[in-house]
Amino acid sequence: MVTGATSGIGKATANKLAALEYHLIITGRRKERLQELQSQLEDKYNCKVIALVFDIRDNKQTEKALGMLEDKWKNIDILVNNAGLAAGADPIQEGLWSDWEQMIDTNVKGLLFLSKQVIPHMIKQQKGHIINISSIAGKEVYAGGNVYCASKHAVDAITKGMRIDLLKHNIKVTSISPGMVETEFSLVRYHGDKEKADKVYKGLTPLFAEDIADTIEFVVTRPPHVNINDILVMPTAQASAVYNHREG
Ligand code: NDP
Ligand code: 8X3
Repeated sequence: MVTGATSGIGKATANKLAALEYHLIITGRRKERLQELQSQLEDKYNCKVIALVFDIRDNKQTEKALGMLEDKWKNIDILVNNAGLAAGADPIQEGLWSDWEQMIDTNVKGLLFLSKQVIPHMIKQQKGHIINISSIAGKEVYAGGNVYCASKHAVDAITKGMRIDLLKHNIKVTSISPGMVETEFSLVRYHGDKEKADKVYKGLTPLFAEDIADTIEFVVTRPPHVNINDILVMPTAQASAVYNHREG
């Protein structure tokens, strides 16, 4: 299962896993995009794909969508908790409550509630792999990052907690923390302001969604006795959340 597969990292990951012949459950709010991806993947690869349309902030929608799955589909082998966003980059004194709620409800509460639905089936199977997409913003805090950074620090803590609690059930838990990846992320963060979004990647080569999908491929293809706990992946032109090298 890959959450947030209508765009960016989630979409690239769905493509990568389909190429590895995993059957897939892809999720997101944008139905048309999900259905298009579903048919593309089924046409191109030897896999069956189920598209679940729901808002991960709404526990009832999440529960209903997962409840509709046939029993065999409920036994999810790999859960990629990817759906997430940054909303705004304002200093804390100017931040919008609606942005903060959206980030906390999606990145933290959404991830938790969805995982809570999937984990009991992994425990029943005594195997599974949860991959949480965190961020450099889960390791460092930068100006204007405040609540987004807090939400990704929470993802880091939840990942560590999951790993400890699920240890006796043979469930792998991995955190992948990317630096700048050129996706719809900045367009969403700046509420659709393309000029501001494009500026984020100006003068440097960022990561692309496929780079993170490649990392996920590496992580899921390790032998059963190996778990990758934590990977931080940065563009070569980015040394930390704040140090970038830009040309021109
Ligand atoms: P995109 O905006 O391209 O993709 C975000 C995905 O999340 C979309 O598929 C979107 O689907 C889904 N999503 C967002 N809100 C909801 C919601 N309420 N319910 C269901 N799905 C939702 O960004 P990225 O691919 O870059 O982001 C993916 C993850 O990677 C996020 O967790 C982000 O924080 C993280 N990340 C991104 C980095 C970057 O620089 N791009 C760096 C580090 C981490 P839809 O809108 O259809 O619902
Ligand atoms: C996205 C990375 O540093 O742009 O998670 O917030 S950053």
